[in-house]
Amino acid sequence: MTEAKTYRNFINGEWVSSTSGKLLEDRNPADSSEIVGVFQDSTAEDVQQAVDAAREAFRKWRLTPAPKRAEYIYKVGEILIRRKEEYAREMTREMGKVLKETRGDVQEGIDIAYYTAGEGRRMFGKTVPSELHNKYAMSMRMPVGTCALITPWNFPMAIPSWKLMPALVCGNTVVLKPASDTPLSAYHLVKVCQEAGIPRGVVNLVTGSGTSVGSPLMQNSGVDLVSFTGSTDVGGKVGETAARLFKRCSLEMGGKNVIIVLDDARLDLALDGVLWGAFGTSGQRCTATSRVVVHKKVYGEFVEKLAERAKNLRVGDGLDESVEMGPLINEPAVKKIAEYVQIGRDEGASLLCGGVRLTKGEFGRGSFFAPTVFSDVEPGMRLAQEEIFGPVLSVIPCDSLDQAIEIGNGVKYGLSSAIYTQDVNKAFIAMRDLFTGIFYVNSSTIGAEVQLPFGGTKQTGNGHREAADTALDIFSEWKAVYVDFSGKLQKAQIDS
Ligand code: UN1
Repeated sequence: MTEAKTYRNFINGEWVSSTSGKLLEDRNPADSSEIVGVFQDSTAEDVQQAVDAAREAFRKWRLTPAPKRAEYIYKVGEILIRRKEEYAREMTREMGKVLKETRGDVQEGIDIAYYTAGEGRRMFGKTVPSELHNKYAMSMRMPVGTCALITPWNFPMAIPSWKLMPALVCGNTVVLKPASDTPLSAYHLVKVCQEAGIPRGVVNLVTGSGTSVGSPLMQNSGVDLVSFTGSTDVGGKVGETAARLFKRCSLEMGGKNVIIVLDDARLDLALDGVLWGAFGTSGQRCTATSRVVVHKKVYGEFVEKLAERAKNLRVGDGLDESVEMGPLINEPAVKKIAEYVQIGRDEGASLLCGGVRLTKGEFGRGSFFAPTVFSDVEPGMRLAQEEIFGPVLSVIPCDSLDQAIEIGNGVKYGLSSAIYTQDVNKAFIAMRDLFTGIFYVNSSTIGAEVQLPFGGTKQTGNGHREAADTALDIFSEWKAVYVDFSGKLQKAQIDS
């Protein structure tokens, strides 16, 4: 095997080593003997340099006209299109999901680049009437400053792109801290930004752990905004810190997403959606389907077909085009999923299939887990309440739409939900009453498109949305502007 390449941080337009002199290995979860790359194990000192560079660059970048900023972003999209296959393959090696999905991940980066580039010529403010004579009133967006982007490993190019592009088009500069499991995809994205000619200091990359990089970054006094995607546990701490330090903060966290299957649903279509939602990305999406609530009239048939199809899913190395489900991200993930299987058994749910780590043959080299389905799950069980973030699906029986909606809403998260039915009235009731940020009719809980808001209610988020024009809200501050051309002092609310 050829020796793994060493990658450096990107600070102020230069590729530099960490002041720590230490390195981190990025290993392939399908074959842990393969080192995909070696990355900087960075420190607070590196973070400080990156923040200083971003602050300095902000002085000019904020004054660069937004349509010009957008042209750079458009170029990023164009380069990503050319590199899509290469980056997708590298991403599969780095984090395991199958090629079809890593291509989709890069595609999501391209989509958001094009969408956001368009915003460079929009970013609408409002012009409204003033209550006084000879006076104009309007609102406009202004950049916030330097943004810390802290991103997860499950969408290693898409999620950094969701944050980076809107931040840039609004005139902010950024320091990106990618998950330590997936620095390579972040490196690719930043490299493309450099190639697109984005001025130095506007985009900075610092790799390393949450403790040694993420934490000092979000606490740095030069950082004005923290945008985080990850677990609700960590997000809570990020939110507390940001609140204490008066930083703007957007949090995208866990999910416990539900698909409701009514008795009039097209069962085969529902099965396709459930399998795709539960086992795509090995269930490691915040939008993954982790509960399916099925009407009692079709429960038996549905469960039987589901187990049959889940058992037959092809698990393996995601680089093999015929494989349907790749490995888990790492060893701690395998341990966590195995623990949840035990919890499910102890709670009395019926294990229909899977529930075990795969170890035979090529599986022995990686972090593979069998697609797992539990039936007869009670809505209150931990299995049906906690985010598992792996290929574990709980099937819960229900008697009615009302009950299904109650079960659907009965968790602390509120990201995505779906219903399979042929009855338009029932679909609209579910659309109105499921309290999630994303809702699908006759489609799975995954597969959000970038031109719509992405995010969730309750403990999934803190009220912000990524993607679409809604992404601009966190990355800009509103300025209300009054222009008085009357030549005299006019007093609002007092003069008439
Ligand atoms: C995530 O799981 O963190 O809707 C993001 C989807 C993808 C994005 C998922 N477009 O499943």
